[in-house]
Amino acid sequence: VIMFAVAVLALAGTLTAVARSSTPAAAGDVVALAGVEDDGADCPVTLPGSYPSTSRLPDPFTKLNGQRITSQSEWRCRRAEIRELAERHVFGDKPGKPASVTGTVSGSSVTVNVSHNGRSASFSASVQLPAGTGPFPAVIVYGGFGGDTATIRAAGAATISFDPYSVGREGTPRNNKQGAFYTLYGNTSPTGLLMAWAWGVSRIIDVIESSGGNILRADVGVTGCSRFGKGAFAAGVFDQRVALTMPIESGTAGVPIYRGVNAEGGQTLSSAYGEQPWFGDAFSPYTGNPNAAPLDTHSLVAMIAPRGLLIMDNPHIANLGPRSAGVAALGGAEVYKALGATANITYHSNVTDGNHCANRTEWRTHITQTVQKYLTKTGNHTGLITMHSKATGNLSQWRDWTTPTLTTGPTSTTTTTTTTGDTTTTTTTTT
Ligand code: MCU
Repeated sequence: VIMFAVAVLALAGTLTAVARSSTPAAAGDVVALAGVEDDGADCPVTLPGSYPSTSRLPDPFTKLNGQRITSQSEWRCRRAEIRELAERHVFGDKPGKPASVTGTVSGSSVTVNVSHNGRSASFSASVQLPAGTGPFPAVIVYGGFGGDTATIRAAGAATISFDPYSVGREGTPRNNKQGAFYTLYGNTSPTGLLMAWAWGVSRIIDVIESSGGNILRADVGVTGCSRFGKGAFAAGVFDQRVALTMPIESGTAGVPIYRGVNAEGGQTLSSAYGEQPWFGDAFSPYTGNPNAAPLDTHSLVAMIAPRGLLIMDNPHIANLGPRSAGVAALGGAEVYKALGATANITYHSNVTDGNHCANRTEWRTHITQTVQKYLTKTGNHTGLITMHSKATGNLSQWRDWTTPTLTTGPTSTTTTTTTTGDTTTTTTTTT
């Protein structure tokens, strides 16, 4: 069941309730972006009090009520369940757009001013324009390293150098987190740095969207390497306006499945949890017991579907958990497949240079083509999963579910109207 339009009418006095309306992609138009940060915000999600422990990857197609989805249109609200699990148990909450987001976009910088509940903060990021005439799409590049920014610009997109630490600093204890996010939401917020950074990316997109589109347009990608690969991955997972997500060598707390990294010899979950407050505080019970986690990262990959995803990985460093990253990609790719969007996911670890965050020639064509497919919209790319023989993930060892053939398109529509006080809510439901 998918609710695709919610209209709230105030009969008297002021509008007392507002729900986001969203329009599903037309049948077959699976590349279309939701156009909003979270198109499942109206989906009803009730989390159970406990979850079964399992050494396999939880089935992304089975809803919290135990039923499997059967249509593509049901994915939107199933995705909302996964999002809630991910916020509650892994990353911490990502608050919606603050009451006020203002800022400017120029050819050299984006400034962001946010305020909410009487607290204000600002941050900015520098812009590097490509050759040619704008407005340009843009790739938000986390941090000062990783990501082949020259290739991105040569492909026709601007790059925005985002300093994640301005939004969520490293090196702070969990009970005294710092940066613009924590200025607004409190230094004891249980939300981890990866989500705080993702929130920062969303606010940059807000400013680009409202800037009038003369210099940059809101066709946005994200990238970063290593800890910033973890960050770029989370940014794409939690904002459906991100058209292209390009995590590089993200390691634990990024793409690799939680159930696999410890055993593979990657950075352990407890090491990553303790190194920096990247994970949310709520992940603590799972670091030594990932089988108890109600979701795994294949479902985060799936949350990006059907949008463009280019996962770049390094098979030569065991600490990065490359086999577990490959399994996450394969598992998430099953959701891309069920949505008819297999061409939009790429996992590539077939590289020779073993240096962490090296600038690799093997990835250049994929970066160019994905930027041109999803951002400049001038080219094409066909996704592929290609893993180095040193670190080949095997999905069949990790799943006990099959991939359904989902029906396309809605079959029936019902409209219900309820009145509470002075507010009438009309809900159109499509099954
Ligand atoms: C792979 O990302 C991290 C890793 O999780 C950390 O343990 C290590 O200290 O730093 C890596 C990184 O960000 O390298 C640049």
